[in-house]
Amino acid sequence: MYKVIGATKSRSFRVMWMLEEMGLPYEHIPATPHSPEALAHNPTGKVPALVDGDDVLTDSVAIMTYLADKHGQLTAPAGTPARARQDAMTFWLLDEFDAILWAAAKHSFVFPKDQRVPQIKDSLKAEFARSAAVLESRMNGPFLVGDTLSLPDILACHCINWSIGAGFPQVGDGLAAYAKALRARPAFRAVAAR
Ligand SMILES: N[C@@H](CCC(=O)N[C@@H](CS)C(=O)NCC(=O)O)C(=O)O
Repeated sequence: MYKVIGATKSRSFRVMWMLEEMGLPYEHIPATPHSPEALAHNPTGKVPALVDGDDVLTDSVAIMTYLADKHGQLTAPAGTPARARQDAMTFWLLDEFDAILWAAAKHSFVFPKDQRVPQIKDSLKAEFARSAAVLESRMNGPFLVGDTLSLPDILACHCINWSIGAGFPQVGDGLAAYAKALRARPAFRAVAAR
């Protein structure tokens, strides 16, 4: 059985949501970053990590891609133009959503106090709002890519939820409705209830 290392209040949520969508059982170790359990699975102390037999995999999107490819779900097949389009969306979200939220987190509580520049947060909030508007303008259905849920939807919704928790300005109505519909999915609720 898979084992997910990392508290739900972290990027581990994405991996667990993916496993729930796929109907795959897993054990959950709700480790916080730099805890002994986190360090035992990743020398950087970061979460999430996924244990699959003798293998320990790190980085949420690498883990999600691994699971999607291995089980042939929530992804277009590797080596197809459809997959290139899906990956373009995934990498865009990493650049324009995840990285902005992570920069804000660094300057809020991750960096040592004397290295934080709190003034940067207004600029990051404005940048996130611009990205959210771009994403909303690119949407033309209930999912980001194709006609069904795929990996980038899980990533995008997790980042939108993160932005709410971080006190960022609300995203536009279309994107908010998209995220609300995804949060109503039984797989999302199963993770949130843990
Ligand atoms: N790109 C990595 C980032 C992992 C990461 O930074 N996780 C945070 C928790 S969500 C963490 O462990 N932070 C502690 C640290 O950076 O030292 C991923 O997507 O898994």
